[in-house]
Amino acid sequence: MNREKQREIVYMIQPIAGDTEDRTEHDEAVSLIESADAEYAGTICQRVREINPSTYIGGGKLQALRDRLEGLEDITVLFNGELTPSQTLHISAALGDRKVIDRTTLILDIFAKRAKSSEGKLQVELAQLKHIYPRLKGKGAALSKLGGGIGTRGPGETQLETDRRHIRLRIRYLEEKLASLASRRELLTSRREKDGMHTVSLIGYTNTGKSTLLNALTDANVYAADRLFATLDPTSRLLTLDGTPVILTDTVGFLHSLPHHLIDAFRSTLESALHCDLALIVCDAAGDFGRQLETTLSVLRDMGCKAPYLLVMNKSEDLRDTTAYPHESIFVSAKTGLGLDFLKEKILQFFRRDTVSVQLKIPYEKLSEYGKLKQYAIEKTFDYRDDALYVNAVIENKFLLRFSPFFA
Ligand SMILES: Nc1nc2c(ncn2[C@@H]2O[C@H](COP(=O)(O)OP(=O)(O)OP(=O)(O)O)[C@@H](O)[C@H]2O)c(=O)[nH]1
Ligand SMILES: [Mg+2]
Repeated sequence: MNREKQREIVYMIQPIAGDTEDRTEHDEAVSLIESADAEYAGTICQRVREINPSTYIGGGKLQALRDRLEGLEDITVLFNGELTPSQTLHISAALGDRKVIDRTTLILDIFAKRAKSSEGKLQVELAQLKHIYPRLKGKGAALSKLGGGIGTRGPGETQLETDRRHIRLRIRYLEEKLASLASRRELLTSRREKDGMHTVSLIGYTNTGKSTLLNALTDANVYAADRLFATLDPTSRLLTLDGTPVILTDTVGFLHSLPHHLIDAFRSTLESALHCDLALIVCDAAGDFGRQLETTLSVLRDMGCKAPYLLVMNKSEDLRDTTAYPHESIFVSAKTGLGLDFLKEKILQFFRRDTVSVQLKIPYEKLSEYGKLKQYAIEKTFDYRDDALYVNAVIENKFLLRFSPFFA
């Protein structure tokens, strides 16, 4: 029998803080619900002038929602914002003991589904445990009432039933384990730096097409999909631009008002991606690129990333008018290939800005000595003459001195 697993149905409470309603925040939450493989059922909006410390929104509205959901079993209520543990429980009680989740729980659920690498899984588990820990205070019963679905899945699943002491120990274990993985990665990064490898990272809002760009530029075969947080674990591929090797890294995307402790959970992997020579900040030219750019730049600022960047406006295959965009924008389409050659040229120009062209003369008996230096040069032409091998090469200024024995 091939019975399809029933999808979780989610109804949303959208608090509205200011005078104007922010549709984007709401629509993004709908995409988040769909990205968690759940079904969106509807929304109740509530203007919040004063936060009710116990239930965040007023009791009248909760009663209205309770009435609206009357008779509908198994509907999860998403509060599109952050709730304290006791607010979650009070709202749940006011709705007749319905399952209530907040935005962080929903995002963590998507992360749990997406994490593929062992480090990614550990990071998600740590974030889940840290989120769940304060919610466990004497509320074992309330948690077990949650049943299955969003907020109970993922690497941390088996931990949810264990006691607080157990969780504390697990949190400490995960923190130590992740710290050791991070230090190993630092070692790799510094080795790469010594090797003089150029690094470029695709950074930007979720669903802007970073993974599709990585695929288009390098023939990689990474997962790209029309959903939020399709990528969680960073992936690197080699891109060769006119003989210059560049390591291109794709990583997790950002989201407006992503809770800080979620960014913290991925800080170390993000940092290694942000620790690049050049960032490509990818925006969706057909979407709200201003908001995407602002969010991305603010995360980069918070993380102390000072890497120079190129601004890439992806999905611009149907763009007619470019006047509304920042003047330095590079318009591309990962889907049709539009502008990709120009983008490559821009990346190359960036790395070539500190280079010189030289002619090298390598006596044949010194070929193996030269062999150790080759990786720092981009060799253009070879001329095997009687006295020596002559090479025309492009070399970065910082490596130039190493080649002095071979200057022709
Ligand atoms: N029209 C159009 N769609 C694109 C283009 N590039 C990517 N897409 C689509 O946009 C969606 C998201 O693409 P991804 O590459 O997964 O986006 P991402 O930035 O890696 O997203 P996250 O991993 O979630 O942060 C997919 O459905 C792609 O097919 C493009 O140039 N034009
Ligand atoms: Mg991606």
